[in-house]
Amino acid sequence: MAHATFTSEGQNMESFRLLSGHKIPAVGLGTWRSGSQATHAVVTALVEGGYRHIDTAWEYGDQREIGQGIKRAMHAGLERRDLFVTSKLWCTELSPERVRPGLQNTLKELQLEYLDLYLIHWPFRLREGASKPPKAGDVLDFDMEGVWREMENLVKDNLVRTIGVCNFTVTKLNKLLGFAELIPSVCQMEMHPGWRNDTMLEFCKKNEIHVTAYSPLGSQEGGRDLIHDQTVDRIAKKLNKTPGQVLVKWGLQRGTSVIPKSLNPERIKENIKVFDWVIPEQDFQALNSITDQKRVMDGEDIFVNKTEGPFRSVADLWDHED
Ligand code: NDP
Ligand code: 1BO
Repeated sequence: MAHATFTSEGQNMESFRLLSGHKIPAVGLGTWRSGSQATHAVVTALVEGGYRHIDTAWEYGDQREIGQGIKRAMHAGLERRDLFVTSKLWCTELSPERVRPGLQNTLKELQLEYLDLYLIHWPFRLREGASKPPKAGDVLDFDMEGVWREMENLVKDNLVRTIGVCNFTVTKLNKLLGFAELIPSVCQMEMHPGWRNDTMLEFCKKNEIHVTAYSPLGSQEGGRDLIHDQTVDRIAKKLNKTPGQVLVKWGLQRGTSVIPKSLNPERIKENIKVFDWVIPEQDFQALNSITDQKRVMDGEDIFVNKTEGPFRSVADLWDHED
């Protein structure tokens, strides 16, 4: 359920209430592949765009730049308590003894005392220095229960407000729910009209796990060009909105928070102007009917070794659920 929480530049900013009791702003800034331009993007988003949610990860290599952006936004008058900062535990840190040091390194890079949301980035453990694609021995056993206990301890120690996962399947979430003392409040998954992933969305809703939709515009180089999709373009023209806005709004109307990435100041500001209009039902259903459903982020190049395993195919990674 979305709630209007505060106003920025005359527009309502909605948020979703999480199982943890905290609220996640409905639109956040994605920062993957933002590199040295991340600082400027974060300042534009927070100070000019009215964003309050920034999504990053250790693996993106941009946490220092993001920390600088947050600092500048706070000098401009924003308070830490008004911001929602998400980061993710990378696959090389996916063993119980590496969870806390992983978080501490992230906090240090971001120059923050706590995170609002910490996510397991992928449910596969990698050896330090693993190749792409992985060689034999690069993908290691993942002690999900041990790692989750340590994630829970980060909440108990007030280093993290809310914990969650990314790139899970129903099978893996069921396993986690079997031993979790703190239920994951958020599951971050690829979702856009070219990969609706209704199965995961329904499973999460049934279990009151909030979904954040990543790659909402179809992602970047090598992704799916939804911006120029005929249906998206037709609806955008009809509603007098941009294709980017239609794609973000589609995610919100499905009950997910959405984290579009942009380095372009105009597009950053455009992507969050989505709170005072709706996609009519007929157009929403047309977006729900786009064919050729396919993941962009299938994980193949990072985790699949076709001859040595343990994951010999993309279907193995996703527990043969697609
Ligand atoms: P997005 O779907 O957000 O698309 C980003 C691309 O769209 C960029 O090339 C951007 O270019 C362009 N763009 C942005 N706004 C517009 C617009 N209004 N009109 C036209 N083009 C636009 O891709 P991402 O894959 O980056 O996903 C978003 C975020 O989700 C990531 O940055 C990351 O934070 C998170 N993520 C999480 C993953 C996980 O495993 N948990 C996996 C992948 C992503 P430009 O910058 O030039 O505007
Ligand atoms: C490998 C990282 C993908 C973006 O989250």
